Amino acid sequence: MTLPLIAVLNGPNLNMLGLREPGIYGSATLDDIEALCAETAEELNLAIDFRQTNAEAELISWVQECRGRAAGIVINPAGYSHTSVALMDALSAVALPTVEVHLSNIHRREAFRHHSYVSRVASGVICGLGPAGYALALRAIAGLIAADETP
Ligand code: CA2
Repeated sequence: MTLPLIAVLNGPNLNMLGLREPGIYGSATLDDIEALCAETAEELNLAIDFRQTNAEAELISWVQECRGRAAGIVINPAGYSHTSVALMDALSAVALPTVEVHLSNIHRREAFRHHSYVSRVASGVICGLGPAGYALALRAIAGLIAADETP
């Protein structure tokens, strides 16, 4: 049986995790987060496609490619959360269960991080829980798929 595929998409600078600014983002690397997602997905009987890009156009293309291929999206859009109407439009167009994740609590940080265009089209948002937020997002997506609900 083919497992439902969840795209786990990561935006700009997340490749720097664990290498700089551990005070804000912790010491885990993106590879550590991928391993956590793989472990969680196995438990939930999901397949994942885990990716990171620094380019807005590539992130948008990956979202578009989810149409007809993925059952859901977990996305940390990083800086594009706060700037990208185009990414919001792409997520709206694919209309899949989508959970937005941020490692840090963006509401405790600078005012420009308090607004996310992506949140407007996400099924749900998790922030401030570090890498565990990705595992929680996968659990939430599994629940949404099982209930066949896309709020
Ligand atoms: O908290 C999050 O997950 C963010 O999405 C991370 C973004 C930031 O722009 C968002 O406001 C919140 C930053 C990506 C990671 O940037 C790094 C920069 C230096 C060292 C390590 C990571």
